[in-house]
Amino acid sequence: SPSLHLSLSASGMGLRLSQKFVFLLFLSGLVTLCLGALFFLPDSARLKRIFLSKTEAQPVTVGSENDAREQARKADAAAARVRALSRKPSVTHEARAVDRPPQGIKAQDERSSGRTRTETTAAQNDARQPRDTFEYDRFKKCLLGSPLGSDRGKPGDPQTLQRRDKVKEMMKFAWDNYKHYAWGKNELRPLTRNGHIGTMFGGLRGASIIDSLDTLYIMDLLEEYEEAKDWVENNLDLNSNGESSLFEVNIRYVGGLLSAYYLTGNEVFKKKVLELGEKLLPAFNTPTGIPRGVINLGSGTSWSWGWASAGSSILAEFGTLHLEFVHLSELSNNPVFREKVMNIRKLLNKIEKPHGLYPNFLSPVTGNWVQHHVSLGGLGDSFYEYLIKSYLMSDKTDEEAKKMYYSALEAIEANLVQQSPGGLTYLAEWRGGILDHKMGHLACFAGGMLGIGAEDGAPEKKQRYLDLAGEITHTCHESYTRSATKLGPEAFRFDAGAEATATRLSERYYILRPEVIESYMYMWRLTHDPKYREWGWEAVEALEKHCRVEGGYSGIRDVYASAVSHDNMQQSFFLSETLKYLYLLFSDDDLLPLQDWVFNTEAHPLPIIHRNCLQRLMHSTQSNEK
Ligand code: DMJ
Repeated sequence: SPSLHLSLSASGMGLRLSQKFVFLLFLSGLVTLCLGALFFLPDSARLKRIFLSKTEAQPVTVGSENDAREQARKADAAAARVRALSRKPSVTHEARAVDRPPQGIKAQDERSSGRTRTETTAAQNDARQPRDTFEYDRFKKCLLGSPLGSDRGKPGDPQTLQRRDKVKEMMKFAWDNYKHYAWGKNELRPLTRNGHIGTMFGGLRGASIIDSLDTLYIMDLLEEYEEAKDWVENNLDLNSNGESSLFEVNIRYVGGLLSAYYLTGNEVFKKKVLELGEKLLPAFNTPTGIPRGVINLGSGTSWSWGWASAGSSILAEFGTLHLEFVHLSELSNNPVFREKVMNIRKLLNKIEKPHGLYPNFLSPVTGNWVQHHVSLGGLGDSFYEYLIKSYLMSDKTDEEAKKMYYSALEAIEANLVQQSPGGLTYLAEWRGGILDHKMGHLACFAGGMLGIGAEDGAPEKKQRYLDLAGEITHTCHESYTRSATKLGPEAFRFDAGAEATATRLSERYYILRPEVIESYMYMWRLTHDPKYREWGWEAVEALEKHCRVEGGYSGIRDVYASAVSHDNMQQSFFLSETLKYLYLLFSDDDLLPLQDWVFNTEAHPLPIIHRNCLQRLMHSTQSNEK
C-alpha cells in the first residue's frame, strides 16, 4: 500500500540519516583524538609553538597588533621588557618544582602537568624578556687579580700597617655608633645620638648601611658586614614613595649594592639592585631622554629641582649614571639601562659646546644648555670623572668616552687651569667667559681623575697630565695646611690676595668630604711618592682631633677656628669614601687593583668588563654543553 511504502521509505531514509550521523560522529571523534594525542606527545611544547605560535608563543604581540593600546605598549617597550624581569622568579620557581624527583603516581601527574605549564610559560617569557646570562664564577675567572689581593692588601712595613689599623678602628667606631644610635636610618647624628633620614633618598632608608657594605668587607670587618647584609636582605624596602634624588640614589644605593654583589657574589644584592634600577627608569621619560633630577620611586613621576634654572637637569647628575647603568645591563642582560645612558652620551657628544666646555645646566625638554656656567666642582664634577672611568671600565674599548674625555680636558686646560701668584695650580670656574677664581673641595677629586687618565692621553700629553694631577693634589693639600684644623674648607679662592683659603664665612665648613684624600690615594698608587701617605696621615690626625666625638664623627662649621663647632652629622660618604680611600692609601696596591676595578663617584668599586675573556668562557661553556 502507498502508506506502507511511504512508511518503509521513510524508515529507510531514517536509517541512512542515522548511518551518516554515526559516521560523522566517528569522524569528529577521530579528529579530536588525533589533536589530543598531538598535545600529549612528549615534545608537545615544540609542536604547540608551530601550530599556535600566533596565539601562545607570542601572546603580547599578536591579537593586539591592531589594538590602540599596542601603540602605547610599543612606545614603552623598553620599560615593559624590564617589568617582565620581575615576573622571572616565578618561572624559575616553577622550573625548580619540575626538577624534583617524582614520588608516586600523584607526584608524576603533578610533574607532567607542571612541565607543560612551565614550558609554555618559559616559551612565552623567552619571547618578551632577555635571558639572564650573567654568571658570577665566570666574572671572577676573568679578573686579572684577586679582588682582595694576596693578603687583603696588608702592607709590609710596620708603620703603614699601624696606620691602616687605625683607619680600620675609625671605621668600626663610626659603624658601631651608627648601629647603636641610628640603625636603619640614613645617617647618624653623633652629638644628639640619633638618626637622620633627610630628603635625598625619598623613602629609602639605611644609606649608611648600603654605603658601608664594601668598606666593611674589604677591611675584614666581617661580623659588621654580615649585619649590614642581613639588614639589606630583611629590611631594605624599595617600595618607597618619597621624592628622591636620582643621582644620590644611583651613586649610593645602586653603586653600593653593585659593589657588594661583585665583591661577595651574594644574590640578594643582585636582586635588590635590579629591582631598584627598574624603579629609576621612568626618570628618563622626557622629550630628550635626559632624566630630571628628582623622582618618586613609587609613582615614577619625575621633576626638576626647584633651584635649577628653567627646569633644567644638572650635568653632574645625569652625567653620573653611566658606570652603574652599564653594570645593570651586564647583570640583567637587559640592554635598556645601557641604552638610557648611551642616549645621554650621544646627546652630549653632538651638542655644540662653548669653547669645548660642558655647561652645568641642560634642558631635558629642548636638549639645549640653559646657562653657561662651567665647573669641575659641584654641578659638573663627576660627569668628567665618568667619561674617563667609562673608558677604563670598558677595558679601554669605549672610544667615544675616551675622545670626549680628552677633548673636554683640552678645553679645561685652555680655559680653566690657572696659576696663582704664589705658584699654585688650580681649576677656576667659568661663567660665560668670565673666570671665578675659586675651587670647591669637590673639585679636588680632579687630582685623581687626571692621574688615572694620564696613561691613555696622547703621547706628548701623558707626562703633562700626570704633572697636572700632582699639582692639583698639591693645591688641595695646601688648602688643608692653611687652616687651623688642618682640614680643608668647602671652597677656597685665589683672589684678593687669597691663596687656597676660604674668604667667605659660608665656605669655611668641612663635612667629612673625601675628595682630597681620594686624590692622595690615586696619586700614591700612580707614583708611590711617600708624601701622599704622609698627607693622608695628617688628615687622619686632624679627623681624630676635630671630628671625632663620643657618638661618632661629625663635620665642622669652620676649619679656621681652633675651637671647633660640630654640625652633628656623620655623612654616609664618610664610611663609603673617606675611610675607604684612607684604608686603600695604607694598603698594598693589590687590594682592589686598578687593572680590575674603577670606583664610582661614591667610592664603590665596580669591575672592569673584560669582555673578550667573558665571551671566550661563555662560548667554551656552550660548546661543552653541546
Ligand atoms: C659624594 O656623595 C660623592 O663623592 C659625590 O660625587 C660628591 N659628593 C659627595 C662627597 O663629597
